[in-house]
Amino acid sequence: TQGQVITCKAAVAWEANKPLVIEDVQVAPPQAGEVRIKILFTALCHTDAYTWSGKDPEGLFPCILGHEAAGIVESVGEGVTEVQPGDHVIPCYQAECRECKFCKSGKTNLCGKVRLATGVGVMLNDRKSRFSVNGKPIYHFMGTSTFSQYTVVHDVSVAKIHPQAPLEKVCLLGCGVPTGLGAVWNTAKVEAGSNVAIFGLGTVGLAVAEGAKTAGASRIIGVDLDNKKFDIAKKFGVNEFVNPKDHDKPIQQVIVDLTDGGVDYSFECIGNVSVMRAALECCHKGWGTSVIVGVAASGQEISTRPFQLVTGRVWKGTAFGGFKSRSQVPWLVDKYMNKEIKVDEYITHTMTLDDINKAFDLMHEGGCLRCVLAL
Ligand code: NAD
Ligand code: AHE
Ligand code: ZN
Repeated sequence: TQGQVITCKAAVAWEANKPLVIEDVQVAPPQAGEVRIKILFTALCHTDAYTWSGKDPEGLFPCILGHEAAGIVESVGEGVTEVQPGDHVIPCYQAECRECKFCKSGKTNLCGKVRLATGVGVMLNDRKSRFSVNGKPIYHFMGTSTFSQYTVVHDVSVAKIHPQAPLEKVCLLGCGVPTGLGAVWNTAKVEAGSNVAIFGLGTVGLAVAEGAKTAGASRIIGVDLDNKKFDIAKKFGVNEFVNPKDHDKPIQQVIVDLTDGGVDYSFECIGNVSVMRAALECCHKGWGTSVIVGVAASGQEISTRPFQLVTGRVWKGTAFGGFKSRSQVPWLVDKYMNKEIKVDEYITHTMTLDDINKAFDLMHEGGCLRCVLAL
């Protein structure tokens, strides 16, 4: 198949909010600096649903969504040296070129090399898509487009992982789990003995809990509107649960009262701007730090009284938990294989690509953490 167009199945989002359609898609060969990957397993993340909803300012249609996956390199374009056909890989929506101003700064995991192209659904080389259906181009998504049996990505967006790692599990290390762990370890740098509040106990919030537990946090307070989340959250380290529906006071006040003035760290893992405000305001005066992890819709803005920051609270955000993707995803895979971090526990459902719309329904009903699709 090397150098040839591959026709395979992919779930195409033709329009915002319209059911995805399994199509025969043509996938062009990788050009210079590109890698074609046979995707074997992909999970669904809330961000896929967000872009599909039409609320993402970068959402373009028709497109192939998906960004939490694992597969095997099928072929590589000219000049690609770090991976070869047969390598087991995880596509990374946050690239790592190691050469740009961002990569060299030592201050961020964001990479500038391909971000402008991936933000408009094309490849950097020729500013075109490698996907088409009957000659009609289909946009890429997040530089990954994993809801397809084959995808083409930039070489700076491919993490080569341990060949024995179970791809049906480690696909989760492409987004949600690292995001939560890294929000705690890299962005907040939670210290032992800290009090932590987590808003939203989906996969990302639960991974925050796991990260906080391994960092030695004392109180790990989970906040969710769904009481069912508490039982599962205990397994990830949440040791107190608050449902805002059980209180008349604003949730930030409830947490301040519970914690003698507020928590040391809070994490918003929902994407709701009023919860982001509550998460900041439940932090302790003088030092409490709140990390925004959730992605909010186009047009949404955060607000608080500046006095909250003047008096020492800190507002931060994180993308992919601050992990340098190509360098650290393989390390996370090894940690999973050494049983140092959980992955299997987040997988509540498995299906095939044909059932992708059902998998999204499940996510919207709140009935699942991660659903892994076999392609
Ligand atoms: P999810 O839908 O599985 O989890 C969200 C949880 O929030 C659910 O348990 C839900 O019951 C709860 N919730 C909803 N509204 C609430 C409210 N008002 N108060 C309390 N709880 C509430 O989502 P997920 O896949 O875990 O992703 C969480 C968020 O993180 C999404 O916005 C996603 O787009 C974002 N995300 C960001 C990054 C990043 O790099 N920054 C990476 C992955 C995901
Ligand atoms: N296009 C969106 C941006 C969404 C966003 O912030 N994405 C996160 C990853 S979410 C993964 O589930 C991220 O990494 N952002 C940094 C980046 O470079 O995109 C919007 O709202 O504009
Ligand atoms: Zn994601």
